[in-house]
Amino acid sequence: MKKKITLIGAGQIGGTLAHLAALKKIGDVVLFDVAKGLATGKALDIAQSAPIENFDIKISGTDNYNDTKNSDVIIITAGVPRKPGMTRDDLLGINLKIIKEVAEGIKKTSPEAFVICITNPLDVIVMALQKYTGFSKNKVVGMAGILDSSRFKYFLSLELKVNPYKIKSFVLGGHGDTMVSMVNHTIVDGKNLSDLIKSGNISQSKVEEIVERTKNGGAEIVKHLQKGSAFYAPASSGIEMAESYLKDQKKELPCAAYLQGEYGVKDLYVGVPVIIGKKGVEKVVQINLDENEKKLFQNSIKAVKELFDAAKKIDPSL
Ligand code: A3D
Repeated sequence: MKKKITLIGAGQIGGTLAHLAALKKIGDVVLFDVAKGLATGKALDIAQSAPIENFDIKISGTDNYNDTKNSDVIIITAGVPRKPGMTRDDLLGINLKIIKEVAEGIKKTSPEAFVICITNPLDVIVMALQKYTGFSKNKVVGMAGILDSSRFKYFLSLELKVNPYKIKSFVLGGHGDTMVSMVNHTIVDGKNLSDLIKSGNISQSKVEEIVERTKNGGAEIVKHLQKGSAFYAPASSGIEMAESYLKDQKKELPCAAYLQGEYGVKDLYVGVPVIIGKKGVEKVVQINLDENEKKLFQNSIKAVKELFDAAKKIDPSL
């Protein structure tokens, strides 16, 4: 039987997720949006490319949670994106309310689903979603680290003139200005980035510049677009997580996962490398951090905690 993938939110990322899911033939797709016409229109448009692209999947649009029943994977992008000058944190109040509504909708209809959250501010929204649904913590996960790492790798590839696919790296911590690019854990076509710095292939200051550009990767795109925020790379990142779950690929991916003591953090969603397979988040991968990385990671944890406290003030039921 084909897998069922529901996309809650049929906006920029939702539509791109649907397109990618169809092209990659990972399952039937239901696009859900409170703006029903948007979901139905995008679904029909993508479906009409089936004879050209050679995919044989069902794709439909709806505003009724009954149509999303028994989904295997749910990817949530429902919310409001950042406008120029707006921080991810400004979005908190608006998107918290939306996510509560989404949680009500999916908890009745797809209690067994693997749920990937993309709505910002990511770490806090995914934590709220888990609390609102009561779903098991290994089945609710946030997308951010894959995107942030991908941006870091892409910027490095431009500088080092290497195929971006040949760079391995990841970004830890919250999805925000405190994210930590793991320079010492970056491998460029088989070589450690730190060795490339020592041998002069790239300067320390250039790497620092790239780390900063990665932190501001989303804002840079918002500034160009003026209307809306990034959606192609965020959608690719969400699909990589869904595929790893559906195909039990057990890929190691940086995602916002619930920590229960790992990295010295308890009861908090934050970006760390995890293994995603058929059981959801199957393992949190612990890597050794040096003193500086530990400090930066702690700083990021503090920012996520503070924002979650702000969320609790808005909704004391959290
Ligand atoms: P957008 O194109 O506005 O799509 C959001 C959609 O959500 C719209 O079509 C709305 O109609 C819909 N929506 C609003 N309320 C509800 C509801 N209650 N139920 C169902 N649908 C609803 O935004 P987008 O696709 O560009 O971005 C979506 C979210 O992803 C935003 O919160 C962004 O900030 C976030 N985002 C996160 C990342 C990360 O790396 C974590 C990257 C890029 C964007």
